[in-house]
Amino acid sequence: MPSFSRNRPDLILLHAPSVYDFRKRSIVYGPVSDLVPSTPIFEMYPVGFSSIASYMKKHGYNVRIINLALKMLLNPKFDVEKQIKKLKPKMFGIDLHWMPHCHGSVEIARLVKKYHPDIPVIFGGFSSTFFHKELIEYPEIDFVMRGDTTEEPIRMLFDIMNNGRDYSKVPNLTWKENGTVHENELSHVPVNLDGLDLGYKEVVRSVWRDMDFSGVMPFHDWVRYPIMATFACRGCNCNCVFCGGSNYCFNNSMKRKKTAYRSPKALVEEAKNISRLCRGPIFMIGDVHIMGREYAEAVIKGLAKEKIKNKIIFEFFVPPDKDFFDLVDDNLTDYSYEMSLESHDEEVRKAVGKGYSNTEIEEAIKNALSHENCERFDLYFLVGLPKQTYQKAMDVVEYCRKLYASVGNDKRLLTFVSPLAPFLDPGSKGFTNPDEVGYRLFYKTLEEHRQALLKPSWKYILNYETEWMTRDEIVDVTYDSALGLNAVKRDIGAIDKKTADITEDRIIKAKRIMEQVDEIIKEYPPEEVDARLFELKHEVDNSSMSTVCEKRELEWPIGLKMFNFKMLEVAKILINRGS
Ligand code: B12
Ligand code: SF4
Repeated sequence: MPSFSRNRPDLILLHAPSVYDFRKRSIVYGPVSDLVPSTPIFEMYPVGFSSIASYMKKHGYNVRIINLALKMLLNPKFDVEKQIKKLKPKMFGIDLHWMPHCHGSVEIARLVKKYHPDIPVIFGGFSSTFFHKELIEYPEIDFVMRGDTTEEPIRMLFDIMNNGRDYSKVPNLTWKENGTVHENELSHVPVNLDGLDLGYKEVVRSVWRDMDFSGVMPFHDWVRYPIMATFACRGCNCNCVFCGGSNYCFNNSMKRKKTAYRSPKALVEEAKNISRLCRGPIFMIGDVHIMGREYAEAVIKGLAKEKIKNKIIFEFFVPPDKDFFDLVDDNLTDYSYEMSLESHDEEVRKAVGKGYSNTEIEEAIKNALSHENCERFDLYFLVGLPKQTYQKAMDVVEYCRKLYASVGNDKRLLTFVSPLAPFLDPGSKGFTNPDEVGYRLFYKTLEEHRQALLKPSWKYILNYETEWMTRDEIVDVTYDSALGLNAVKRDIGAIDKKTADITEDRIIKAKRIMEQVDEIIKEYPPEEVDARLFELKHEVDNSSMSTVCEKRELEWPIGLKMFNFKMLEVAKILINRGS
């Protein structure tokens, strides 16, 4: 029977920093997280944590989320071992969802087992699914839950733990018994997602229950900029060759044959729930327009009907036509768009797996910006793609200058460039069939990636290079194209001069620190490199934050009153006293 113990949670979900002991190391992580809210420690936990917590709660199980990565970042004295030692759930869950966590997640599992040898440890997430065979061999890991949708199998695992312990009955589970590994079929891949939600209400409730705000806070700085997410689908219809969330990868690794969409009703309901908790922007994960007019109309009209005041951010995988932009503008007043083109070069984009033309994109941008209410259109470009030479990667700068000119230098258009880093996603076509698409892999196994994360700079951490660019070139062109794009945005006034000058200065310093790291590696024997690098820790840490652009450039403008006042005050008190 489920336990309802207030003090003994059934499951504690721990989120590890990418590199466990980042506070004691000096590593130039590089601009790997410049375009996401996290720092290079990747302190954001998967939204699936909330979904698991909410689902389990509905079935009578208590789940607590503890963002160890964030606690370590917020408080340099935070003692991870002490925290782990005093926890006593029936099971610990650790995400190895994003591959950059492969070092930290396994180290946290080691600490858990050191203090709680009898409490089982379960891993889950996309990278865990891909590397489940290797993960289960670590003595610290008892279970790996595979798949993109694990709420129900986790519930089944808990029921079975309380009743007979026949683990062979739990779908998606990799487990071991007396040294023998068992791999149950990955058969729980639901197409109907109704009944699953992100359960933010449950997460907020847990703040009061556990008196721990930083434990559930999604990322550093979230209180100032409380962006929330809701998801339209699990899976993706597109096939970008570098992506571990592509149709190809879902098909092979997660056994998902068909993208599962939530009903528009569920999506709107979730946005409504978010708006009751806070007024931060809501990022709609998954392209709602790809599902066709009827679906998009139901979502957008639904949001309007509920009078949701939060800003809504829509992402596109393919450029929508004029009708879509009209539909949004007819119904919503506070919205923004974002789209990743990967490259401005059609040949490169085609090699990535995206077939649309520049004309289609340029049309879409014009249509979007023709509406005054459209607050922004963010456009992303990547470095490290098939068929992308150094020159092609640099040419994005002039492309963007022309693009700005074509929309009358409209400052609502914001362009960003970043590297495909630190890793080409495991399970992507580029990872499983590198030769076919022109990638060369340096690391393949989980353990190789874990060791790579401890290398002195992101150049050595990168798990790939391409037929068209070496790792050195990928690093150089990342900084050089970012410098160029920064100058374009300064020239046309998309960012103010002061911000642009600061960014320029930071990119130049980051380039210099990369050279210094290489000099140290050349000059000193390997056993001395870490100590030499540590002398530069301050500069090294600064060189990986807001390098290719100022992080706040990414933020959609927000109003002052994001939370209800009481909630904000309590949050501040809990954070200040280190909770
Ligand atoms: C939304 C999204 C984001 C959001 C994050 C929202 C969030 N907090 O989760 C943003 C934009 C911030 C983001 C950032 C990044 N992302 Co991202 N992201 C996605 C995307 C588009 C959808 C994922 C999603 O929402 N799923 C739905 C939610 C509800 O489920 P879920 O969180 O996956 O959790 C379920 C399962 O994964 C599993 N699970 C997860 N954790 C655990 C733990 C345990 C113990 C168990 C049992 C189960 C379990 O069960 C959950 C419930 O069913 C996917 C692509 C795709 N098509 O799926 C990429 C994807 C996951 N991201 C990816 C990457 C690489 C990143 C970055 C590392 C990129 C970068 N360098 O900055 C960062 C990391 C951010 C960080 N940690 O700080 C890769 C991961 C490949 C890999 N194997 O490493 C993907 C596959 C594709 C891609 N390239 O974008 N991302
Ligand atoms: S990068 Fe491409 S394949 Fe991956 S989630 Fe985005 S659109 Fe889908």
